Amino acid sequence: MTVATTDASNSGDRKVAVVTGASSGIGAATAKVLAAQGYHVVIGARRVDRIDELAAEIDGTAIVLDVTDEQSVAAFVEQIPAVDVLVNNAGGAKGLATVAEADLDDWRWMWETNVLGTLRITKALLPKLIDSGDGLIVTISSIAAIEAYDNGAGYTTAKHAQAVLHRTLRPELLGKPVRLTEIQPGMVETEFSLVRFEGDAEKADKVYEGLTPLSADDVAEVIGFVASRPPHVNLDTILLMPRDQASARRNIKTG
Ligand code: 8X3
Repeated sequence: MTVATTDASNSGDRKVAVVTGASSGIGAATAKVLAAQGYHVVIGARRVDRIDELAAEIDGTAIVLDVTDEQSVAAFVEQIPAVDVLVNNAGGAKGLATVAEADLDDWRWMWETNVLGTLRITKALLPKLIDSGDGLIVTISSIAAIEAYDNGAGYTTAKHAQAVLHRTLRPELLGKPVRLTEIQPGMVETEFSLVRFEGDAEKADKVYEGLTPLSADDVAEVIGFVASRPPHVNLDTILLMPRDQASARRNIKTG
């Protein structure tokens, strides 16, 4: 189903950027930055009402997208005739539990959204990215893609897997006109923790209390910088954390 304010096939002479999971947080902020750089941004997300509003604001196109659903991805891609930039942002965490107490449904959700979701949309758009003659794939992994932490294995394993999928494309696409950038954010105040704690705002707020986290805009600005490099420059991996954080396990609160 299309809920487009403008049509994806009607981008004029603007380059096209697709951002997944763009209804809030890093995805929404990235859509705004890329639109300000002159891209026609196709924003995909499950929450139709939110993306419709954002599309109108940035003169982009909103198309409903569930990256865990093969048919939804196929219908989404069908409506996009050409694409220059893909930002794989859809994903997230559910729960914080030891391996001993792992919730299989939470793990399934995390692997479906972060790993298979990235695979589905990347695979489907890859021919169009190559055809663009100057494609760019930005995958938002996480500091959890390079570090494991207690109670986080469902998420850290999914982020490691998503990142390895992304990194494998780099040599596989050598010789093709597609750049690949992995963005590894640390603590960013978005709905991330709210989703992880199933809507428990008090718990979510505690994560960022007593330190200054990154904002979604901080991360989006970096993605804007990546997208505005000339075609021969490939920024491979960018790890960004607030000054108050030293690693996934250490910040000014943990000491
Ligand atoms: C989010 C960062 O440290 O909560 O990707 O895993 S962390």
